[in-house]
Amino acid sequence: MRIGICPGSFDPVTLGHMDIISRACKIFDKVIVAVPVNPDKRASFTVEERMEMLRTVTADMENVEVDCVRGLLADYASEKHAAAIVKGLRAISDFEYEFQMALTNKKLNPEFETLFLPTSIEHMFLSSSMVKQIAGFGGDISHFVPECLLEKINQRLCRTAD
Ligand code: COD
Repeated sequence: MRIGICPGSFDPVTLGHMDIISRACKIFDKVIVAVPVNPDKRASFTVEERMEMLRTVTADMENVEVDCVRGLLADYASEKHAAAIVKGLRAISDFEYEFQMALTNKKLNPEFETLFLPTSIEHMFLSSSMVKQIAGFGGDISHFVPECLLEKINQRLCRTAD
């Protein structure tokens, strides 16, 4: 069985993430969507909340599993016998960071492969931080996040919600 891992903060999950996950599902027999437990990084949603949201939006994707990662991604990938991790690339700026990460991970675990998928053109400028900014000012994020999560995300992020 060929296993692919889609790691990400998913804080919150966007349609850009969903696009990468669903395309990875066509390449691998099983896709693990993995959320890192990183106590140093301040997030708007807890790891459990992000995993719950990911489970909701991938419920009809039969070969997707949602998990969390403690420690290095390279170690997690070998523990799961993954063929590759899958990363989405939006722009040159993503490439520089991701390329560095891919080479470092390869050094840590020579079996580790990183597969880059280019973003779909409609999601080119979409990021979780952009969603947070727009929602924070009460803007419309319905074009950027899965519809079933719209209310939950707005409730948490919209500073004018109450
Ligand atoms: N279109 C396409 N791809 C997208 C889009 C979009 N609109 N938005 C996001 N993505 C991709 C990102 O490029 C990324 O590949 C993935 O989706 C997740 O994105 P985010 O923003 O949720 O997550 P990040 O960028 O904060 O990454 C979190 C990771 C855990 C993936 C990252 O920190 C990582 O790889 N950590 C490894 C830790 C480690 O082991 N370090 C040691 C070796 S370097």
